[in-house]
Amino acid sequence: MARILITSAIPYINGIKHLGNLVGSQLPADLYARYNRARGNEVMFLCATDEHGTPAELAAAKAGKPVAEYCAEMHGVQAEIAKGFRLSFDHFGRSSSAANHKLTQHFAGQLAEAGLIREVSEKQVYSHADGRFLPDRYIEGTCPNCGYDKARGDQCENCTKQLDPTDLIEPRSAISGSTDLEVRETKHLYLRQSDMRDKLNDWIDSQNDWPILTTSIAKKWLNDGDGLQDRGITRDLDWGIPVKKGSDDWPGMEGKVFYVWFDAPIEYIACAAEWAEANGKTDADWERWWRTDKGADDVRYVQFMGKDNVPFHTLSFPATIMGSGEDWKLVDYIKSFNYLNYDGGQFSTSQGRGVFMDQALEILPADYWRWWLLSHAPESGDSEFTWENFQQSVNKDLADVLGNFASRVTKFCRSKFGEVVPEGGEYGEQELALIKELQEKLAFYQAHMEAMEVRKSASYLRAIWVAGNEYLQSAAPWSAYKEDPDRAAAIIRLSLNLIRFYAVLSGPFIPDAAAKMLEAMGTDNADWPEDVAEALSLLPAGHEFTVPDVLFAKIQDEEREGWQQKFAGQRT
Ligand code: B3M
Ligand code: ZN
Repeated sequence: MARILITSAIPYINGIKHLGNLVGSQLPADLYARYNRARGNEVMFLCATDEHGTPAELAAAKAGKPVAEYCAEMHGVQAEIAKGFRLSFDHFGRSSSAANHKLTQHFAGQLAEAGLIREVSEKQVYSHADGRFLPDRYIEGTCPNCGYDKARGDQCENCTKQLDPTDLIEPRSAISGSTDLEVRETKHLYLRQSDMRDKLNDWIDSQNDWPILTTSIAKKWLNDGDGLQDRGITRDLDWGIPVKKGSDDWPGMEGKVFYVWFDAPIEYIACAAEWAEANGKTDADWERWWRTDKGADDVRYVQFMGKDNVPFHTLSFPATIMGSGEDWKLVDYIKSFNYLNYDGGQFSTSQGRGVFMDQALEILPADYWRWWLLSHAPESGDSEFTWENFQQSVNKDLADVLGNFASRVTKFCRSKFGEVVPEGGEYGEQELALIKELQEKLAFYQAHMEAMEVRKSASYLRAIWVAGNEYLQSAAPWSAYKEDPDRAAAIIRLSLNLIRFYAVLSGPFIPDAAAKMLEAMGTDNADWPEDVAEALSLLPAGHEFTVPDVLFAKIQDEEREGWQQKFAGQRT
């Protein structure tokens, strides 16, 4: 039994995420977590809300609430929606937790001791119109690297370059649009990432199995010459983790907090501590996932994220971990994603464009979305959501192929043999051919799931469903029944077993339908099939089942058109 630690990029607290965010981290992470659990591996799947920084402060101000209260509320909202999508986190934590305060301050202390932090007196942008220092991402301007005119002060969304606000050409306040900005002197802490360049480079070079998307972004910033600059890790803000050196005060840093991108990845670790606390476990219980000197040396750690988060996970966070000089677990594999576009444009949180997670669940159950999103995951390039494509996939894959199979088989059996697995007849040539085909496809399905090739996994799962349908079509129990009821019984016995088999294999993609199929088959045996022949003989003659409700309803043209209209404008 392997031990797998899985983290998804932690979503910002300020609002509900859209489907593009979902498919770029949480959903594929959930797929991988469910798959590994189904294979009998020990899994720790962690996610949290990312609660610090100016976006949280501004969103709270807009909602007219104290920021702590706003974050607590929004955490609850996001947790509820995550449940709705069946995201099976072992814990959904908060970066504002006491555990993260402690760990973040601890890491800063360790880094300072290792000589990896320097104090810098720097000039920071103050906005007269807004009456405050402007944090990086609230300064907009033109990217010096690619010329994009809506680059933010922390990063250019267009070319992914990490920026400092003073790099921007023609800067303006993103809050008020004001260009009445003044640069003032203030003191900050910098992490000497540049000192660790060679170490990071060697480490990334040794990861020869990482996706090209991940390593190419990492290498780009390492080798660009100016790619690995030291990063400021503190900010002049009220809301955040107070700057301390371990549990000691940090002279000169009073009133400052750590930068949100410094404490957010540390929450991956703190989240495990929160999990332990919430479940009456000990420190040793979570440390065995995170400390290589305390049992985590045999853990495989996989991270999931959108491509814009890659630099922070391949460079900044590893620099924190390595620089600490302690035995923390480094990531083993980083699965990153391109962007999902929406109907000819981009999903956009700031512009309210696209379908947001809460809205999606108001229209259709989680499985419909999970299937479409995962089977169209933006892996090798950006992909696009269109309502036509969504309708087509749901109707074809889920309703016609999978749902229809379950319905035809169970209804036919009920009418001819009753609601029990029929006896009589034996598996013949056709069945053996199907078993052989399924055994092969199963091996590919597993290999792609293990490699986190999400689209390919979906297409093998679909092929496995299709194989059963084709078998049923050609074995035609409804004709066989007239001449040779025993033959029909054998076909149906195998087909009922196939429903259970499908339930188990499909669980990571469409957990609700999988549970319904198992329930209808009157079994809670969800053992992963090793030997297909064996798996298809598991439900014996005489075993009782029930006909399931419609697993997937087809999306009608009028519904699709209605949604198309409804989501054409902006979310308010
Ligand atoms: N909250 C950005 C995002 O949601 C950021 C990820 C943090 S991962 C440690 O895309
Ligand atoms: Zn750029």
